[in-house]
Amino acid sequence: MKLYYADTSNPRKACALARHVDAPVEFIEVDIANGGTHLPEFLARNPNGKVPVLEEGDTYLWESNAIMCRLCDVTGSDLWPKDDRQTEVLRWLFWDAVHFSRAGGTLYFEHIIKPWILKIPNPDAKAVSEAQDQFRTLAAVLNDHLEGRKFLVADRLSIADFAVGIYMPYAARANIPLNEFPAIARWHDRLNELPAWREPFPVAA
Ligand SMILES: N[C@@H](CCC(=O)N[C@@H](CS)C(=O)NCC(=O)O)C(=O)O
Repeated sequence: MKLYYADTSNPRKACALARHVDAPVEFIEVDIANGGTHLPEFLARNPNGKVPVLEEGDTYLWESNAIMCRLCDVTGSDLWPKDDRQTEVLRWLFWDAVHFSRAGGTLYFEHIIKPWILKIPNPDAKAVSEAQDQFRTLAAVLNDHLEGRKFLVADRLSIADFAVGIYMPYAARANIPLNEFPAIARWHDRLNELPAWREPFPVAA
């Protein structure tokens, strides 16, 4: 299996999960800053022109959440549970994809991707302010849920934690007001105890 990735947020989920469950993947870095995801050979793997992509023989799976599920299935990990927890995990994956990560993703884009890839030094102040408001509204829901809990679902680590937590490692650089939400901050400290979460990407030899 080959996992195509870049040192960015969505691939980070797949890479962290792959390392955490010790999946037998070969990590292949794609140069997204120089158009690597828009080359014909990459578009043949993912017509959306985005990483991550998981290649198994002549099958290509894209979408980071689906890749996390597949890597759990391949390795027999119950971080993608098959019991009653599964619906709960799905609830958080959908909530994250449609709501929470859009707020975090905008702040990540404005502060990190724009200067790095688009070479635009200054963030759009209106977009930042709106995304921070949106983040605060959604983070209040998450913070309440995490009060008194160790992890999002059934107090056990699952792919929901890897998905919903994905912008937290970038909080300081992306001006994400994480420090206003103590239960989220404690939960993220707990994720940071996992070596694979702290260091998801292969280290260059
Ligand atoms: N919903 C997708 C989003 C993937 C995505 O946006 N990937 C970004 C990096 S974080 C990318 O490849 N961007 C390159 C481009 O758009 O050219 C997922 O979760 O896998």
